[in-house]
Amino acid sequence: MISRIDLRGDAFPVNGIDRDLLPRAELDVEAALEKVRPICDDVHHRGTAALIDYAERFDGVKIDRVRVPAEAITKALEELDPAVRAALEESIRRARLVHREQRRTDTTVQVVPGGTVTERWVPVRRVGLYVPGGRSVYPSSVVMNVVPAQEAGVGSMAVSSPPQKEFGGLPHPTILAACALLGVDEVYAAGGAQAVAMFAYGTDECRRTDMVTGPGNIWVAAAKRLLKGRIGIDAEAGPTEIAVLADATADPAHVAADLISQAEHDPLAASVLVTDSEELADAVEKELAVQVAATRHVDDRILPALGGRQSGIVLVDGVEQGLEVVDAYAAEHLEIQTADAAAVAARVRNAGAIFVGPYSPVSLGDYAAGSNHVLPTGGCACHSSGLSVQSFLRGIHVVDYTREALADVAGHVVTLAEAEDLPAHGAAVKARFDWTVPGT
Ligand code: HSO
Ligand code: ZN
Repeated sequence: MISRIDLRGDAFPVNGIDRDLLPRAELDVEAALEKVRPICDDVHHRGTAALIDYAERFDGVKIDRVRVPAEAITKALEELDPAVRAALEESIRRARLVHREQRRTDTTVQVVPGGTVTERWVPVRRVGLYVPGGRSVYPSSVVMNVVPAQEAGVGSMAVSSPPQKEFGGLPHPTILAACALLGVDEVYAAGGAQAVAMFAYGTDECRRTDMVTGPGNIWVAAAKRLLKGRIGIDAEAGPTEIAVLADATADPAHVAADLISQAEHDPLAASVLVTDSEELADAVEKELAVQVAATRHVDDRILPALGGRQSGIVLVDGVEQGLEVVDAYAAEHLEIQTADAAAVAARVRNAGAIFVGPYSPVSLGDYAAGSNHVLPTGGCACHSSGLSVQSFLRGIHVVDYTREALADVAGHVVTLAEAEDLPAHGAAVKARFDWTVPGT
């Protein structure tokens, strides 16, 4: 069901691990660009009319407006299962606790007497939050997008999620209810590339936004790549991934359950076990067979995901090498299930989020740890972080120098301007001192 890569002994590359040796899905976003370009152009030019056409073509439902009426949002909350409501409320409460601490305070540095640079943290004014609604519907993703934006102080926020045929062309009611719980009243029924275009260009119903965030399929990723610059993006999310670094102390039933939990997202999802214990690898394989037989989404997602080239069991000589492998892989989610897990986790450099020890499964982080589940995929964790308050803030340098403070450094500015053959730069300083540069 799952392949093995044996990197033990001589097979372990002396010069360190090359990412290409490790399992990973290939996602051709470039090829998708040509398909999404006409869709985005169409939304640009025809606005709501184009979105209504795409709802019919891609979501199979006729709608006459894209903006979700306020009554539909209120009704969804009234009809929400009380247990789901309680779980969402707890998820929101925990996420707020963590994200509130990410807020930044402005700092002012006095560089010289009379010369200061302040870093002022300013939230993005208006953001669009995309919540997928194709194969699965994730109200938890509403929480993970909205909470950091709100804690950052974003003033205006719109959510978009695909129209569902089953619900008369509205987004899934649990998505609407989650919006209501979070106090978001601007919601649109648009999915895929067309939703990203709606946020980037604006329509008669939806004012354009400065930024779009949130996970999505390949069409969403392609539209983000295409429109980036016109609109800010968080990341181009790819298929979800888990890597588990485990030794002989790990419980194979836990490891198998966690690998399956990621595989149930998508046939392209990746589940990777890195271990120095062949016994554990064997036991996990046995557990996989037992547990897969007892769950849903087996043939359409779990089996293709576990059997795909993006998943595998990587055998290493020890935890040291295991750390090299997981750093090279840079997983979206990394579990450490070894003896002294906290110490091992502290040595990891590349991961979207790290889950330490036997009682911190990824599913906890997906819903209710307080951490964010919008995380870098496809190896991007070696240079990027997950969604946070910081994603919605810009640090603006505010430069404030007096005449004396400028005079103090004017000679150096003129010298560097000359060195770069930009005399007008120097002149902009000289003009302030009757063209006699102080200090020269
Ligand atoms: N594991 C997904 C998030 C999610 N899981 C939503 C369940 N619902 C990507 O981090
Ligand atoms: Zn998940």
